[in-house]
Amino acid sequence: YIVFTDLDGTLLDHHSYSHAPAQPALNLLESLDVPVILNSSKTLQEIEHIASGLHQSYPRIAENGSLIANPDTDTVHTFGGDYERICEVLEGLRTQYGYQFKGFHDWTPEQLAKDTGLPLDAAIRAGAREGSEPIRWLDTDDRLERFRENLAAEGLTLNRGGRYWHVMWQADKAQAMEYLVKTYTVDNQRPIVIALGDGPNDKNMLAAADIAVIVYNPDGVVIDLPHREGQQVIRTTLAGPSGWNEAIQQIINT
Ligand code: 2M8
Ligand code: MG
Repeated sequence: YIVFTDLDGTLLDHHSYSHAPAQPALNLLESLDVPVILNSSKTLQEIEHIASGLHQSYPRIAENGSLIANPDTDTVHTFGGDYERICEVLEGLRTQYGYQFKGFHDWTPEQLAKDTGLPLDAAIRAGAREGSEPIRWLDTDDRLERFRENLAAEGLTLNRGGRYWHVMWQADKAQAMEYLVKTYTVDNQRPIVIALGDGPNDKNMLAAADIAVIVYNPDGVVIDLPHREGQQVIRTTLAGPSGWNEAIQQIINT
């Protein structure tokens, strides 16, 4: 097996950011040497901080599939283009069409802390973007569709996050997962892929897994996966890390 997991609302509780209820399942996976790959919209700095709390050093996927970092080799693989170019395009569109939005690059660390509700040190990690820019849209809904087309003309995509829209290149959590599964495929033996997620931006990753675990999200929308022959889909009854624990124990012990 190999496990790919979303963080907020999946491995981490939405409110406390704790993974504690998933600890028994994490221990079980560790005893079986099953890699657990964190796959999130967060930055590498944020994920590294979380990974150090989990005492694990597997590769990790950041910014919705835009980057993969491998702590063992100290390398970062990037899908798409760079962050500075994203900000340049955003500035250009703002000047040309007068779009109303605020991006993380518009804010000082203090303003970022205020808007996200994160403590200053965590806000600084969230602001260390390398491949995607979260923006707060302050304009109308129909102008958002025009904005999306303007971005597409520059090779950029717009993806719904929790609170923000994420402007990024052609990357996604599923593509980055597939890239890593290949590196874990030895002698044509592809590991069984377990993916866990709770939100719309996890859908592609869940659809591509052998075992998809849809973690119950009391505040979120219901994720429906198209039926695929041979794929096992598990919906947890518990939310966040408790659901994570429930599903992994069930998979490993059957
Ligand atoms: C951003 O992501 C969240 C979750 O999807 C959102 O869009 O609401 C991310 O950029 C992340 O790096 C950051 O920690 C979070 C802070 O609320 O916002
Ligand atoms: Mg989530």
